[in-house]
Amino acid sequence: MFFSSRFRVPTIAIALALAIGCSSDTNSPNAPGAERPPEALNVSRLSTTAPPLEESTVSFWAIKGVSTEQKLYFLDAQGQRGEEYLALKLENESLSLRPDGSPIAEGDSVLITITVEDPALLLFELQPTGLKFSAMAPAELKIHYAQADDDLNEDGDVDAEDSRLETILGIWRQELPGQPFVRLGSVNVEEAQELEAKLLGFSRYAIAY
Ligand SMILES: [Ca+2]
Ligand SMILES: [Ca+2]
Repeated sequence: MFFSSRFRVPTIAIALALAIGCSSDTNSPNAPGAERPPEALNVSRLSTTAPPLEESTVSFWAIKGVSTEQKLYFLDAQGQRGEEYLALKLENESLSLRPDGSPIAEGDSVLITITVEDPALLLFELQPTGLKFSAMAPAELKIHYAQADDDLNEDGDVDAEDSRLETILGIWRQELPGQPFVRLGSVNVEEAQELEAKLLGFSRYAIAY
């Protein structure tokens, strides 16, 4: 059986993990660093009752030496700016290397674009692809999934299995189209239904399991 072999973990490994109080098994398919081909990644979908997006794309000039934060929002019932959907925050010194590998000098600016490619999916394209951030001052990405479909496994009902899947939702990064997605170390603030991760570069990020 595919699943039994995939998920079989030696008893000794479990015992060790428990002994050292380790809650994240690095061999887990949802541990930070795990890779998944795009077709095998379960990208969260917005609920069919989610409000429309205010904008599906936003562009801004980021300047090295100046911190900045840009957001995407839903509309509220009156058609005005409503709930926050995504926030990208850059520290003063986050900008590090251009896509061609050249360093970004103090005062230099870079045009950054955040795009929702498919309004049904929690999948975001952040351009320019290949832009790199400083490991000392990574960019921060926050995505709210309160408007995601609660039927995470798409089996037609919302039950305990979906609640379990919510606990393993994370932010996954795809550096280039067609490449596998890689799970980032992310923090899930379940009460606020938001996920946060530090970014070292662009381009595509999804909420998924
Ligand atoms: Ca379900
Ligand atoms: Ca079910």
